[in-house]
Amino acid sequence: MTGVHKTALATTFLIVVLAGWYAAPEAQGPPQPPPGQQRRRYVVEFNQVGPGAAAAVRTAGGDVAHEFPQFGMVAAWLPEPALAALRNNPNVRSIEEDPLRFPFADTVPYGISMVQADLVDEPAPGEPHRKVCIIDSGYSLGHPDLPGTATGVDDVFAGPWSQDGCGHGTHVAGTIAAIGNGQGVVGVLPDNRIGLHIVRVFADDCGWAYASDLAAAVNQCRAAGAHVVNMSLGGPLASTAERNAFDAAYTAGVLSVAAAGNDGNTAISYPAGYSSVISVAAVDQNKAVAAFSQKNADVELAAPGVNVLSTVPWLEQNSVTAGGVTYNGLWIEFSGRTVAGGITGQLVSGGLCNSAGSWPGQIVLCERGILTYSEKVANVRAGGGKAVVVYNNVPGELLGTLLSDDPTPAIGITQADGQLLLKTGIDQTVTFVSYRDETAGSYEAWSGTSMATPHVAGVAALVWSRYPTKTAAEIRNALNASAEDLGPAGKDTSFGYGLVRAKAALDLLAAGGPPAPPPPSTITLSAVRRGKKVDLSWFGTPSSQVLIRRNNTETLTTNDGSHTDTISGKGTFVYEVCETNLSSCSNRVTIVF
Ligand SMILES: [Ca+2]
Ligand SMILES: [Ca+2]
Repeated sequence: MTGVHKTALATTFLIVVLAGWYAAPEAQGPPQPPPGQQRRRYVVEFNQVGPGAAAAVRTAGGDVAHEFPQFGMVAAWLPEPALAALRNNPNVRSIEEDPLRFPFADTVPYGISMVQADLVDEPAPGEPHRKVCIIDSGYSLGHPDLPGTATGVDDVFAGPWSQDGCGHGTHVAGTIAAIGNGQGVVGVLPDNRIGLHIVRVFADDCGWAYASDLAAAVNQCRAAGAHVVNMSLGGPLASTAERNAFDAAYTAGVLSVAAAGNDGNTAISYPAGYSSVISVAAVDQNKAVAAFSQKNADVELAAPGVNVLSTVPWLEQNSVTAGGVTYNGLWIEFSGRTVAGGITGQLVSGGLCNSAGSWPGQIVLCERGILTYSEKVANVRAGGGKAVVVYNNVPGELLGTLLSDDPTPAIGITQADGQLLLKTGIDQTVTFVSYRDETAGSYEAWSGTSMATPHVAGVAALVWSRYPTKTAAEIRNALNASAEDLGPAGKDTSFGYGLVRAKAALDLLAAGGPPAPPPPSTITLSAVRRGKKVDLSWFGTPSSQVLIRRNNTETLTTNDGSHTDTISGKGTFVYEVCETNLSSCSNRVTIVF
């Protein structure tokens, strides 16, 4: 196995939020009626056509907005007494609330604002952009919200670049380049002029690729004239061939960006770990580092990576709607599907669904536990139920799978949603949807350092497109120097230099750019075991203090060139001596007790 490693996709799938491109942006909420029009508006239908209808509404105390005498209908704002009076009027056939309609618009995902992409213009039409290469699982060419001008390279093993079975590469691409077209979302570069080159390395299962696949891929990016390379991927072992390829690309002027990894520990991932590649950590909507984001001295920049809304190749909706409230859930794998609009039926509680009840044509709510999902679904089917909603018995999403195919549609929802449905939805007629269209591109919110990485790659391309004469290293320095410092002051292992910011980087470049970075110190460490102690000595930095790191612990000490560490117990201890801002560290010395 030496020299071979699986490159696991750095993905954490957490939650699926947006089921259609018409969803209103949650942060802003739906537009409100103008002031003075806060009363509810209704459409009143009378038994007879003619002008008497509007007069009757006014008499009742209504404020008429539109008259449709040919239909016997009136649209009007109705205070409560007017509504009650008209409900008792024998000439009124029906009263329906007048539902709101909104202009279709792009949802701006929170991450796009957080990295200041919405504060910065792309170069004017006719001025070239930097080109971004995405090494991933392919690209949903034809998605209505992604550039149709992308180019790419097929992979004989993984598949065509213009298809994406697992959606990972398409999600990444949307964060970089989703179009400002009045629908769906926008990416960091929404003008539909950014050049994308897609190199496919993952098959439809989003499984793994070899490090040498990435070495070949970055060379394909270079051949296509790419300036920025996005790699939302990584693995724990370094590779000489891979390092050489990325170092050579950086020397040739290509800026590579990779995910720090989703294991939540301090291990370094590769290719993020090479000095020629920017390593990206994930933060959430509140700029807190994500629990899954790997934390180490190699982390260079942070970007939004929790619940990132972006493009996916398919449309998937799993929900139950009761009393006007929609509870989104997850498909229970190998269960049946509904038609696009879903099915309706009376919601009943089946308890644990540990035996078949009498549920003819009903939609059965089952609590998770004791039986397998397969047994619960089979019990509902045997009882005549037409769909199953399983709610979790612990907090969090319910991600279930059946042991074999069952034609009965089944979805899983959270414990909180299940308990709410038990209280408020039982015996109501509800709408149940478990629908998937493989070819209708839509939008989902995903989490992972995979989702943070394209924010940095996109900002790099945006800033660089405005300053195309800068080198890759100058752009990298500008991004680092203009990042919003988060967490402990200065560079740290959770956020690196901090949150990437497009406008701050451009402002810095407009002001002449960041000062040249100080030459890296070259600290040389030696360490010798002496009984239960380790004598450390080092040289090579003029700083007043240094940070001594032993595995995951850090000790701040005066830079007097020596330190004695006392060890209790056995183990393997890796030492290094770093600048206090972690800008550089010594060689590592391993002592085994
Ligand atoms: Ca859009
Ligand atoms: Ca910091």
